[in-house]
Amino acid sequence: MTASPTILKLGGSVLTEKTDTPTPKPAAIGRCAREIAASITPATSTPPAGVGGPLILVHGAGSFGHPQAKEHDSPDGFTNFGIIEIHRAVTSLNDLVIEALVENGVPAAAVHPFGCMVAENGRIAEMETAQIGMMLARGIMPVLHGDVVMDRRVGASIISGDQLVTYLAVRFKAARIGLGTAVDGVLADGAAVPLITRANFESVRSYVQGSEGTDVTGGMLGKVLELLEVDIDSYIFNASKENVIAGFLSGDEPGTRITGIAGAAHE
Ligand code: IP8
Repeated sequence: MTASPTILKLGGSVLTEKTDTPTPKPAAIGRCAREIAASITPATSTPPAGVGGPLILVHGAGSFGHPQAKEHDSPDGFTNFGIIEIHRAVTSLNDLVIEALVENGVPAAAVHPFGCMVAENGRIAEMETAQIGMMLARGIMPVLHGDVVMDRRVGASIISGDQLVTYLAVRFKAARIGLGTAVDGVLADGAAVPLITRANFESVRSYVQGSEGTDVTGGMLGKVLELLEVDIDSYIFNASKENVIAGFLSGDEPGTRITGIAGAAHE
């Protein structure tokens, strides 16, 4: 049985420019890949739980999905060509991420949700994940992403990388979750709130912004609500700053820590 994985999500705002057409940030993609590559190099000493073990990488869509999803959204749902355009946009970002990882010596491969998931009203209903377990067991890093997927109720819907992260975290009993964003965490008066639990969520809720601009999947509020659903140690941190990803992967507790139901007891 493979050790509990860490799940790391790189937000679209870290990897892409906030433009109406797909625009990558090649330097940031390369830096993230280097930090990940350096962190998964086998350690000589026995690492603490969740450090140095297998990693499932998920990334957001940024300008490779959100503007396209907004453009094709209509009361009748997405058209077939709308679905294809959204999916092709985000898979082209996925190609760039995988290319950077492979160039840095990481055996990474795509797992596109469109091909292995069914949603129901915008929530994940079914997902084939056996291949992910087998990849982890052999040391191949699965790289997933927010995507458009077929939906039993509404034809097709957008599944955010954040929803995918918590789904996979429960399925694989993840040791830790990290959501790398372009800000220092959940900010209150400019500083990261250190801890959010179910017990204090209402008191910090006013600081937690919902989606804005072309983000179709809920912004910071969406992330916090997803993470509060799972009882797994989770962190929202700034992955645009050098070495924060590397720090998280080596056991640091950057940004805002979020714990779900039982986490309230640790306050
Ligand atoms: O950037 C959104 O995923 P996210 C996926 O993780 C699409 O919210 C295709 C817009």
